[in-house]
Amino acid sequence: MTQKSAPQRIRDPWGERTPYGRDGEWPARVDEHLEEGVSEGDVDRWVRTASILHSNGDALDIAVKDGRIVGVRGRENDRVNRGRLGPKDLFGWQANGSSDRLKRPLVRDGNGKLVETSWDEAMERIVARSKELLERKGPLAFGFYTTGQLFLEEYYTLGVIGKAGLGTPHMDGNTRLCTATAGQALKESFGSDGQPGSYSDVDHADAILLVGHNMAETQSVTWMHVLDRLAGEDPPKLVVVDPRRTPVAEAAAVHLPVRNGTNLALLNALVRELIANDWIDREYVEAHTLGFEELEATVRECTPEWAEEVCGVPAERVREAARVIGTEERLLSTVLQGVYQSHQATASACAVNNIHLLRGMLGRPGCGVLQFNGQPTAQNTRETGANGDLPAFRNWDNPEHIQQLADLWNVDRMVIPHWAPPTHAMQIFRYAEQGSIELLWISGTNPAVSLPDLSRIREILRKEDLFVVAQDIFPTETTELADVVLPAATWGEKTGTYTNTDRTVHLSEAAVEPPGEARHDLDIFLDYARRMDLRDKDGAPLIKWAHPEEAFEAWKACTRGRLCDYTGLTYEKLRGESGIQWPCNAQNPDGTERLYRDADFNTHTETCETYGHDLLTGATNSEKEHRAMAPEGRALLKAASYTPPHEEPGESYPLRLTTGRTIYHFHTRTKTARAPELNAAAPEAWVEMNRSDAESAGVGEGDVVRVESPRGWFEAPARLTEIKEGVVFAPFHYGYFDSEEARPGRHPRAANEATITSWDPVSKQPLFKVAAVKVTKVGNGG
Ligand SMILES: Nc1nc2c(c(=O)[nH]1)N[C@H]1C(S)=C(S)[C@@H](COP(=O)(O)OP(=O)(O)OC[C@H]3O[C@@H](n4cnc5c(=O)[nH]c(N)nc54)[C@H](O)[C@@H]3O)O[C@H]1N2
Ligand SMILES: Nc1nc2c(c(=O)[nH]1)N[C@H]1C(S)=C(S)[C@@H](COP(=O)(O)OP(=O)(O)OC[C@H]3O[C@@H](n4cnc5c(=O)[nH]c(N)nc54)[C@H](O)[C@@H]3O)O[C@H]1N2
Ligand SMILES: [Mo]
Repeated sequence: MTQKSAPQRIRDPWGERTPYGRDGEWPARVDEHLEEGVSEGDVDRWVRTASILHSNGDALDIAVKDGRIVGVRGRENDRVNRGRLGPKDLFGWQANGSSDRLKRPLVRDGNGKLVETSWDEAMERIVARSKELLERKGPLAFGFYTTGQLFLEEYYTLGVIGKAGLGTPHMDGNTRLCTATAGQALKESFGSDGQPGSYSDVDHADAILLVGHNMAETQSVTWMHVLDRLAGEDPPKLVVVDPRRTPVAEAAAVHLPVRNGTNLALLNALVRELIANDWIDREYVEAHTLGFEELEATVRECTPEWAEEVCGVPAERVREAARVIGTEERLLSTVLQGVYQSHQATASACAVNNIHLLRGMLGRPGCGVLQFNGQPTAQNTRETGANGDLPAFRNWDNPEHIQQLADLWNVDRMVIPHWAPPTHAMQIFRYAEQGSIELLWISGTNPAVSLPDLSRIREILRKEDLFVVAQDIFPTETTELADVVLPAATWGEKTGTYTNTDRTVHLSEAAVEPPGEARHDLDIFLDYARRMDLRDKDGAPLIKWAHPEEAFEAWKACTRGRLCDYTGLTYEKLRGESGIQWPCNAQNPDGTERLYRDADFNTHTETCETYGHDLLTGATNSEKEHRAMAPEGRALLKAASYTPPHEEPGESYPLRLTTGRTIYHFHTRTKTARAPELNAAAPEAWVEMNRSDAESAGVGEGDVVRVESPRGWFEAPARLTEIKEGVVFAPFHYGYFDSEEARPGRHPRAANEATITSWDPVSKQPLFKVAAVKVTKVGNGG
């Protein structure tokens, strides 16, 4: 089936059903959208890539005509999407050709105004500042804040520059805001980052548990996969945990509308029910896990009635959910921001891992856990160590791992920062605030909209003594506050690889030239390394590659023998088969569908990525403690008790704010606001409220409301929905750049004006999903 009527996919985002039954093969359906007036026959060539607007990894080809991108088509033979595309994939590429792309570097002139300049001048300003800082303060004056949207080769290069060149521990990605908890939960339970499951588990599952994951809007192609199972024989039962009645919740057999911030209470109650009803695989637990007794003791008192009290979900509904999760033959679970950005994030994500360990449901068809990613290349930020991890899932606390990197890069071990954990993003901003970091290099992220507590972030970025470099493709709220702006080339204009949520690696090739003088992110980092004259210990240039493919080969060497082994992959191979799952090496030349088939987890003290943490406090375990515990390949059932969120509603701020996404926009909308169909589908911010809360506040549908927390406020029209009583939801997509009227102080509409500076004690992921607010009406609906 081919679907070419793309415009209608705004109203009908998931398109036509292609039903299939359990254990069947998901039928192909090729989605395509070409610019008006262009037909397939007009296309000069099709260039291989994958989606860049979410982590699903949908494979697609870019249509090129006269050196321009004129459309996209899903790739039929790819395991991830079998040809399907979501609305952002179909329309988002138009942003590439937008006339307001950054085309020349910008620097501040004598009056503090951003003016165009040459690459030489811009880079020399950065290098002069860098050299002066190295001399005066050393590497701790440098901070790098990158993204989950560049390519693997770029992150690896940046990582080596930071760790082996400058020697700063202050490097993180916006992945800290995104999937730090996913990585952390995998490390805590299984010893290492790396997704156990596979999208093909959707083909086999009898039950699917979605916790804090609005898959229909955020991974729309995997949702099509689920919808096709729901429409076929032997459909799976869905259990959905979300305070809102999302499209996913509407399709659920059991919807659990929890109060935001209470996930762990609910999950502990579910685990209690599994144990109390003996719906667990005792043999598996005995042979392959540690920690059962403590887990059992922790959840013993967590009855469904207790959970009802805490979460606001009827006890009967909790029992019903536990029965589905506990008795269906094959369970697939997915977890996303409703957990990772909420209270007790890592503990809750681990609780979902626990359910699978208790039921012995890992490494078999239909029995996966997907600690979902969000951004298209977030997995690579984590793998390459551009995010506050060490490359290839190495342990910063293991001197042997540091030595391996020192040998690989030919540098002294002491250059590589490892005296403390790598600095997380929230701490990097704190150091910039306090003045110890004086150069902050931001690439591929827009913190002036996406970080919590925005008035504070603006203040930090504006500081006189902080030199801010912003590397982006458009002018943004962040580039406005930078000292140097570097215009980057993007997806479709550069070549590299990236890895999706289920470990599928795709190659994305350059289709067209970048606009103006915009340069590949890789070339910008390489240029910096060259100008800084970074060297190895024999005096040779530290970075020994000049092109993406060479960088990929260097990365492969770094992964040899690690869980994320890429050594069996080449660009050539990725040009053949579409989509290959790591580990891919001599033993698994075609890649690996599922991890832990033999229940041999990566928890050996010598190889594991972390010695673990206390999930309640975040206290770290030492090597000694880990050795004494001797997991030796067994997974860890990690337990924690529920505690109430730090900011609970009270008299002045009686409601709970949570935030999130719509299907039509990507983050701060730099791309999707420039795609006419997507922008028209959701042009303005809104605030979702329960009807009864709205009634008490005298708010009607469409009335403009102010949402205010102790930190700040924003305004938008109200939408009255079936969201849980006492909970308010706002999308975080809407900044100020495209609207003169919407400016901080005049008409703030960014949800992050009100969110809190606070993070999970283990993953350090900020809490975007829990804050106390009040809502007042400020204008009548139009
Ligand atoms: N259309 C679109 N797709 C995207 C993106 C995008 O911007 N737009 N971004 C991509 C990225 S980077 C990411 S990280 C993913 C995010 O994907 P998701 O996590 O699916 O998206 P969110 O809307 O942030 O949050 C999911 C749900 O969590 C619920 N929630 C809020 N608080 C709580 C809570 O305390 N407990 C529970 N159980 N649920 C809660 C919200 O109501 C929301 O429906 O999406 C990716 N895909
Ligand atoms: N309240 C609230 N806040 C949130 C969230 C939430 O749910 N609620 N979610 C959080 C999450 S999960 C995420 S992932 C973040 C996302 O937050 P951001 O990363 O700030 O969001 P984006 O708009 O994706 O910003 C990416 C920037 O990179 C630029 N860019 C795109 N492609 C390229 C490229 O190839 N090279 C370069 N150099 N630049 C490029 C874009 O123009 C854009 O300015 O927001 C977080 N903030
Ligand atoms: Mo994200």
